[in-house]
Amino acid sequence: MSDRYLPSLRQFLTHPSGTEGPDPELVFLIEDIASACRAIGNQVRYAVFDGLTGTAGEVNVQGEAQKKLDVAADETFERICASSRRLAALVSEEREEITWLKEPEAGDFLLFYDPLDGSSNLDVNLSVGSIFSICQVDSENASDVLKPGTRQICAGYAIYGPSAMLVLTTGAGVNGFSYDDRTGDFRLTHPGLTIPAETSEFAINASRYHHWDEPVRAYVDDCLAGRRGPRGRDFNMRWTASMVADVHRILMRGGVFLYPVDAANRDTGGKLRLLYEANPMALIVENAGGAATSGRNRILDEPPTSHHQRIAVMLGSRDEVAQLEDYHRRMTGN
Ligand code: AHM
Ligand code: MG
Repeated sequence: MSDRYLPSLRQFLTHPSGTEGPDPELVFLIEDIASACRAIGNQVRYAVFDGLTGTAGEVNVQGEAQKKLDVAADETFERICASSRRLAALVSEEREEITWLKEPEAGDFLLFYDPLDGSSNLDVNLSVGSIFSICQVDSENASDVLKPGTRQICAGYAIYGPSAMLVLTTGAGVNGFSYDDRTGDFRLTHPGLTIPAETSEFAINASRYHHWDEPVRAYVDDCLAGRRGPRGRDFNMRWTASMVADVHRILMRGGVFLYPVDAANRDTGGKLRLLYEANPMALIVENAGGAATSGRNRILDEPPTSHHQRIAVMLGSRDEVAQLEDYHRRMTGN
């Protein structure tokens, strides 16, 4: 066995590289989230033995059939994180309403999460994950959870794949921790993740081609035209239908991910949710040197108007995201 020193999540969080010590309450909350993710990873792995496969028979606020594991993962987040002394509220994809845990006080935490993202992949045993983000309450009794992404103090995701990983940013840089079930720890195996500025790989659900707006269609057409087309090089394409898996691949080797607003989802504002999918992934990607846009605006600057709001998402390698913004500028005039 390798004796490579790989700090645990606790060791990493309590020994920051900066001079200022970490807020212990924030460390406890991040550790609780990591515990929830570890438990959810086990629920996913043992679902077939524990009667946790299939649908729960309910339709969630998004109008989607909830899986038993969606419900179990949501309950696991609450069960493990709710006792955190300074956690004021939970905002979950699986709950119509905000769950208030205490009277909000200035500096208290707000936890936004998608407990099990990509759950359509559960039946086919592909990677799924959990996405989360933490913001802070502004002032006494402030019950406003509609914070722009720039206000996030921490964002991350767990991926339940061939190995379980937690990828985290608390402001400076992005770090990846792999779960070691021999010790029960997440350990720092992927420090300082960065996304290359250039890429020749894109990810989009191409079955929606006929719904796309002109800028997205032109961008994909030009990528597909390869070295003889306007982009002058061949592109590769990947789509897992699991945002966590697609973003994880981009953190590992670059690429761009697109889930645009199109003719079929315009009424709802797109597919992906701003507060607990787009914002956390945008912060992770930016802190790894990438970029995240709605096509017109930086996602992190987008002012939320409701807690289940949806938004167009294009993120990943910086130069390619700039290309996408350019296609939008040229073809829509704004
Ligand atoms: P979910 O939160 O209900 O799982 O939906 C989000 C998922 C993303 O993980 C993924 O990128 C997208 O939906 C896949 O959509 P599609 O089914 O159009 O491929
Ligand atoms: Mg989701």
